Amino acid sequence: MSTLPTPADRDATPTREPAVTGVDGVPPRETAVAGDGVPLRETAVADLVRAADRAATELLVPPAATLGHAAAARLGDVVPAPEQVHPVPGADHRLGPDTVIRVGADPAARAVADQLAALLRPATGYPLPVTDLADPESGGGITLTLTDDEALGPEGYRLDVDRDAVRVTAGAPAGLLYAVQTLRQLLPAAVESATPVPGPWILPGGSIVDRPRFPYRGAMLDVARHFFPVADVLRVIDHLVRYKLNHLHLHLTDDQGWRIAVDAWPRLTTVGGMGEVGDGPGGSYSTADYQRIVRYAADRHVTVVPEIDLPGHTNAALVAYPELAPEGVDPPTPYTGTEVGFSYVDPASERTYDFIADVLGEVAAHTPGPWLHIGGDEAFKVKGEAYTGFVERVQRLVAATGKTVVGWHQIAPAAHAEGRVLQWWGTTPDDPTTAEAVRRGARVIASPANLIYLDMKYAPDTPIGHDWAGLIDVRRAYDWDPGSHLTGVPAEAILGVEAPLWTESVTSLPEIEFMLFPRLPAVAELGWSPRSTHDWAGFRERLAGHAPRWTTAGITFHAAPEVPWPVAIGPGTAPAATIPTQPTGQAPPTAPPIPAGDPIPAGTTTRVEGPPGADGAISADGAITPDEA
Ligand code: TNX
Repeated sequence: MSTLPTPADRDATPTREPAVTGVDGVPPRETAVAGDGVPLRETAVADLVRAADRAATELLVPPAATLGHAAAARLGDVVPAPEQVHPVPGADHRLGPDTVIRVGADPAARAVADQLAALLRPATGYPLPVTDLADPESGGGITLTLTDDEALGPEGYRLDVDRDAVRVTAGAPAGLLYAVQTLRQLLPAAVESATPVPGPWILPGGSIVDRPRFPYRGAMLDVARHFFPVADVLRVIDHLVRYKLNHLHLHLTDDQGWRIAVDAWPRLTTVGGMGEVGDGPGGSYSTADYQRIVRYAADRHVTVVPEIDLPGHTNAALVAYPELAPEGVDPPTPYTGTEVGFSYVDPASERTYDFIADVLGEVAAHTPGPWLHIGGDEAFKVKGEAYTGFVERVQRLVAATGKTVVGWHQIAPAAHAEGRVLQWWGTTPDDPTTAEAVRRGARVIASPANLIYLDMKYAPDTPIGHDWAGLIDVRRAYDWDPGSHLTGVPAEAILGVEAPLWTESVTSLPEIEFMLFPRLPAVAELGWSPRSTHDWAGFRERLAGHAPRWTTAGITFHAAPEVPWPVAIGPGTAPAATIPTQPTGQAPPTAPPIPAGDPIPAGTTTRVEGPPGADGAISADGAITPDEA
């Protein structure tokens, strides 16, 4: 029996941090780090290495390729699917205690090499020193090289695996990082372990040439309806990186709370940051918190897109500064419900634009990425010319900060602004107003609510989430084409795809993960993989293999019934599992365990062991019931 972690536990307990990378960057070179974050002395490392290698060598008889969990993965077993995969039988590469990681002098490339070492050290127990490419002492191993080859683009990479070496090349450091994510998936799931486990650590031989279909691949986290501490946001960034997503949109302000400090308007957070949906305390990010998030993201080639939702969704700001409310409306009071569309800043008042200029100026100053998102949705009380005039003025304020404006597609009728991007969240692809804005020069981020809104329930009995845009199971999230979805909008106008997670009913990190996994990898494949690779049957098989990875990394997920999850997996890895949270509902009766390797039959429930605090019961429809505290 175990209990769910409380938010305070999460902040205090290192085991809830990302198991693999650790939250605050990578450990120093030449220093192995144990699962509890304590650096190991060199002698301890050497002992571990010897023990791990002895165990691996024993396991290598019979040959690894026939050894079940020890066999190399297939080279194409990657999510999102790579552009080109060329397996070479017999060219598998085995990592060992002597493996070195070699990289050139570019600091960003070196940072990726350090990240690779930090990913592999905990589970392998190998020292994996990061050394200079030119170092004649260290042949073989894993090399990371930046090339002038422009064909790979800013995010593409080439990976060549043979018996003697693993070679990664890319035109830019982001490509090296994506190659590292591919490498990670090609190793056994046990590589996600935070403590040393026996290998062997074998990479399948051959080559992969890979680059993304769309430049913008993202997810949104609503930190306004419920507030989430910095550590949770960093962990979400880790999840994005795993699947080669490169944008995190933070919905920072809404009726229930204002979550980002603005020096010129301090009551936005001291007053407007208190509270959230329900009776929780809320919270907000200080400038230092926000900088920590954007830096952590940038170190992983993720761009943060901050959203200040205007002119509606502004009740929290109005509670802090009632003078921004239009005259004649009721005095604003704190709001902890889930209705939308009732609040607005006064579009006719100059003070409103002074306020917005200050806010956007400060947020822009702390944001390294090129985007500022101004919301624009559901401003039901600001209509017609008052609305378009407001948006046009705010678009100019964004331009004055040097950033490019993004808004929900409701801003489409406003005049075009250089580079502007509409985030389309409609449910019917025929949207002439958006198509017209595209003809005037807008680009589009595709976020169709009925296909990839991560706050929608998977199934009628999903314990949290909405259903106003329908139920979204994994297949539905996967089986559509962002390039051709919108009528009258050509593929060239699609900047990419983003899956928003609204959090009216999402209250904790495990619940965030439950809604993200496994739909986030589906969205990632839509954003990254060429259309020619799109194939539900193949995707569900590849996805199924990720359950042991998530379990080992302590990631909560929904065991969607349309995916053939392994129920029991090989020795040395944790069982496929599950969500540690279910805010409501009765525990269904548990059935006897399912034989190893079989999918969960419809209508049954089986025991699962999850990450700490996550043991429970899971049924074929994916409903998961935690053990009682
Ligand atoms: C619509 S989508 C909203 C949000 C809600 C969401 C719930 C959009 C731009 N606005 O305010 O949280 O639905 O699914």
